[in-house]
Amino acid sequence: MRPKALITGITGQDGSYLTEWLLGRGYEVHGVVRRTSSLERSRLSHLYVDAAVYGQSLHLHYADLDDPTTLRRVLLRVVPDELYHLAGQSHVGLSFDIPESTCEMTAMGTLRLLEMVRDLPKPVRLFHAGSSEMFGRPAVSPQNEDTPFQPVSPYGAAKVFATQMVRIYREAHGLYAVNGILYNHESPRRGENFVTRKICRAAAAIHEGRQRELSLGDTSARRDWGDARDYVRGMWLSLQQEVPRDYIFASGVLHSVQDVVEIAFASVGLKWQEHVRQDPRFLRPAEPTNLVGDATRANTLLGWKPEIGFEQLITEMTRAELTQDGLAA
Ligand code: G4F
Repeated sequence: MRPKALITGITGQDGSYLTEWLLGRGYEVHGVVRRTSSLERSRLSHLYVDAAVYGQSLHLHYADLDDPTTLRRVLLRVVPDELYHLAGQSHVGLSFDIPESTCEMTAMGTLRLLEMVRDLPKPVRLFHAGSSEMFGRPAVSPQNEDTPFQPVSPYGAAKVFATQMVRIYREAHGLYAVNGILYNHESPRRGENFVTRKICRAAAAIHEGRQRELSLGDTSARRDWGDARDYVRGMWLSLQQEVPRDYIFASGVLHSVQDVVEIAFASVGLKWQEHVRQDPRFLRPAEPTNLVGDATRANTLLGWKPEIGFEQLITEMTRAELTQDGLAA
């Protein structure tokens, strides 16, 4: 029998790479998709149109985190061995504007899912995508799995609630449940309103004469950026262990937004000084500081380490935006 995985957030960056990773390992993959008026499935379209894959080893089901009946129905129908919970409103800046729906989906949505998993007739291994944003302004750097959370955004606070609930259900109810504490991870499939993709898209568009300038918020902000393809490998590895634990997934290296700008613009032969300007609209009410991860546990217990470096990632992301090369993601 093929192992079965169910993914919430399958249409996102991580969900699409995880789907490819699991299909490549012989899994039957099921995904939860929201029924909305726009069909946002572009990251899965290459699989969706493949008759040997879609309907055979890949299946999509309509359900919603804020509609528990639909989600329970999918869980009971699929009866997965592994459940990857990746769905949620994932834009930190936006969470200041829509805090209630962010918490409803990210915090309460995860609790609802845990309650359903607890009631399932067959045990399922659950992976929950936590975030470095939970550390906010941490007292120590780098952070590990024992570093206290001090979120500074509604998104970070919602993730803390969800992550702590996963820990509680693991300890109190004996669920096999794992939190991955994921630092920023990017790829050509990153959403367009995250800073790396925004910069890489702009650099390529300016190079091709489709755009003139790029407006950014705080370019001195620093993050620990890795490649999403490395991080989904970590998600899968974390569910293959005998004992469920939480894991940090991080590169361990800090870079600034300015570093992203310089690499992206240089990779298409442009002087960033001629095109980049600051726009206060993109500044946030609060910024985390010193978010850099110590992935020693993942390295020691899972054999995980990132394979794709920062410069390679930003260069690939920029090249993928060059329509003239026919490489657009
Ligand atoms: O790319 P960002 O929007 O990512 P952020 O806020 O760090 O959150 C991402 O990573 C978290 C950790 O893994 C995830 F939990 C979360 O879901 C998401 O995936 O912003 C990165 C930095 C920030 O400091 C932001 O203020 O870039 C700064 N920035 C400067 N100008 C900008 C901009 N960010 C955006 N999105 N747009 C700008 O124009």
